[in-house]
Formats: sequence, C-alpha cells, structure tokens
Amino acid sequence: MALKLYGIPRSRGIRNIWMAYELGIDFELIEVAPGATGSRKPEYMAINPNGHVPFIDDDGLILWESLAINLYLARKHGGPLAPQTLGEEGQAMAWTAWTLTELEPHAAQALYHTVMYPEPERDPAKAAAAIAGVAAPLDVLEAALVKGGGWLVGGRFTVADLNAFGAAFYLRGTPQVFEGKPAIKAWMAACRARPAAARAFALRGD
Ligand SMILES: N[C@@H](CCC(=O)N[C@@H](CS)C(=O)NCC(=O)O)C(=O)O
Repeated sequence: MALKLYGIPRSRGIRNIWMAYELGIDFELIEVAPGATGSRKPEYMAINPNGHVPFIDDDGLILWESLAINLYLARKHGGPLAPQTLGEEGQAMAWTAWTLTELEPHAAQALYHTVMYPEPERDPAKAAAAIAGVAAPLDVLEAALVKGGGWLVGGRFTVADLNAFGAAFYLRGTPQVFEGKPAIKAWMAACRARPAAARAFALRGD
C-alpha cells in the first residue's frame, strides 16, 4: 500500500513531499488543510490528536512531526540522503533537534510577523525579537556549512540539510538575516535547486 501523506504543500507537509520525491517513493497526498477546516476535524484528530498536519500512515504505522517523518523515511528507504553510519545518524538527529529547538521557534515568528499573518495581526516587536533570535543559530549554521564543505553531514546533501532548510525557509520575509552569511546563501540555493525540491515547491506555486 502506498504511503499516505496528510497535509498540503503550503504547510510543513512540503518537507515530506520533497523528501518523498527525493527518495522516489510512491505516495498518496491526502489534502488536509491546517486548522479547523482540516487537521482539527474529528476524523483527523482521531489519527493525529495534536491537531496538526503533516502526518503519515505508512501501511498502518502512524507518524506525526514532519522532521521525524523525514528521518524515518530516510532510514526506511536508504540512499545517499540517509545516514550511512551511526555517527551520521547521530549528526542527522542532532541537526534535526537543533532545527526544532534553536532555529524554528524564532524563524516561525519571523515568518508570521512579516509575511504570513494578515498585516493587521503582524507585530513589529515580535518580528524584531525573532530576527534577533535567529542570529546565534545562523552563526552556528554558517560555521558548520563552511567546515562541512557546504553540507551539514557527510559532505553531501542529506536528510539533515532538508530538515534544516525546512526552518531556514521560514526566513524568506527577513532576508537581512542572511547578510554576511555566504555559506548559508549558497546552501539554500543548492537545496532549492534540487529537482525534487523544484517539483515539490511547484505544488505551492513557488
Ligand atoms: N512540529 C510539527 C508542527 C506541525 C504544525 O504546527 N503544523 C501546522 C501547519 S504547518 C498546523 O497543522 N497548524 C494547524 C493547527 O495547529 O491547528 C511538525 O513539524 O510537523
């Protein structure tokens, strides 16, 4: 049975769509919008009680959390995106945890308060705090990319890059945060230029 992916391209589901295309796996996209009109309906809350998308049903295995889903898919299907050693697996998990704790909370606020919320709901003070909040993790990311030859793990594009890009992409409304960060700029362009990324982002109209 094909993997079922619940979500829409204009949600964190884009991360899993991109991953599925990278891996070349068949999947069925079940379009469930975030919020009351979709993910919080009783039939979807029964599958993911958190009320969010994305989530997957992989032949009866239910998983939520977009970045954990990607680690699972990489491990299941293998190939160059997947960690090849225990050390790489540890690094991929570390970058994924870093993405969720160090970068995404600030990056999401930056997105909400610059481009995502309707203008009357945007708070410039929250945008400024978010911009300040991403400074330290972006310094860490820049240094890691320089040291790693342009990639986070193993000198090649892996699930760690895809997951971290998922949060860095939230900084599209605040491009000033990338000033003086040539390695991050080059990395983002290289991630985005991948055929699987182009195919996935095309579903958003991006
Ligand atoms: N940490 C979760 C966050 C999931 C999440 O917050 N999804 C948003 C859409 S991108 C959502 O479903 N929001 C609707 C809601 O919570 O009602 C993940 O990465 O999957």
